[in-house]
Amino acid sequence: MPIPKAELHLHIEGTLEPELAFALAARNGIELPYADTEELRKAYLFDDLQTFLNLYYSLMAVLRTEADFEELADAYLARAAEQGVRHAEIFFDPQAHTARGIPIGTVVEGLSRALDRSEERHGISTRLIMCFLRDQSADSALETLTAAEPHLHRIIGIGLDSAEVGHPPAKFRKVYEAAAARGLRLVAHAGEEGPPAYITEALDVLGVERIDHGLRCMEDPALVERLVRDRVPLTLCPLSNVRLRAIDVLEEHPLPQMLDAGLMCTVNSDDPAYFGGYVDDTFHAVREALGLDQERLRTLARNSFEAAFLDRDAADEAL
Ligand code: ES4
Ligand code: ZN
Repeated sequence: MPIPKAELHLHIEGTLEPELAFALAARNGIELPYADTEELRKAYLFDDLQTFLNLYYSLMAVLRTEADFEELADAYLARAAEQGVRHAEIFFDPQAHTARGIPIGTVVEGLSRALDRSEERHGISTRLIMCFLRDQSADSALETLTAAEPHLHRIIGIGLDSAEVGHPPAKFRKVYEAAAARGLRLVAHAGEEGPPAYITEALDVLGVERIDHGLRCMEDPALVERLVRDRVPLTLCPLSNVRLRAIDVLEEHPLPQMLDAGLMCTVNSDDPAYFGGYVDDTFHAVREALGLDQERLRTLARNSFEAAFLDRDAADEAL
């Protein structure tokens, strides 16, 4: 039995498996520029964030209706249940859809159809986190928050993703202030490809409660000390780091040193259809490659519930 865990860093669009991409393309009368799923799998041989993102955004063309988003989320939740996931905080990228003429309501309501049935069908409680694309303008992020207004009862928080370098957190100060004023929880990707200073900025300028990735904090001992002291959760994605070449091989992932340093680490799958594994696959991979013992795997699982946007009683119950 896989260890019970919460998944806190998961882009729902990154769970689009080639088989579902082709099925949705057929249903929506869309021609994909790949002969079959085999050929599409071969396109998954990127080795940096931008090349991955280009494919990730282009494949989203197959997602058009509420039913498409529902099917995507339900397929993820079914797989997550097999991987021991009991609670999932799921990112989505509204701007990647509204830019293609898909209203934000279609995305949120479609995903919510699957999320609303998740406890009963899959035994997984869920939350939805809306991410802004940091390589788009700050005004576009503000417009997206406004467009999301009728759906905010379905959204627990906001995040920041996409191409990191050159798009520091401070660019989004206004939209984070506006989201905080609406009672939304705050997270941001930082220190994936970007420098440790982006992590500090996400904490100081945006006021985030968790850092997504945060891998590069290890380059700044004073920052590590702060993250340890304040128990700031880091949602690490080791398979993503290898596939996007943040590190060369999994055996060199700093997760053991990060745990030794006392950092509040969690392990997550990021974009599992693209990065070669769902979250329990990731637990297995780090156990094998890094020699983590059962005690450390339990710590990672416990951290995932502690770092979740669950109240204390729900987190204790899940454990
Ligand atoms: C992402 Cl791995 C990663 N980094 C930044 N943005 C993303 N969106 C989807 N996956
Ligand atoms: Zn991510």
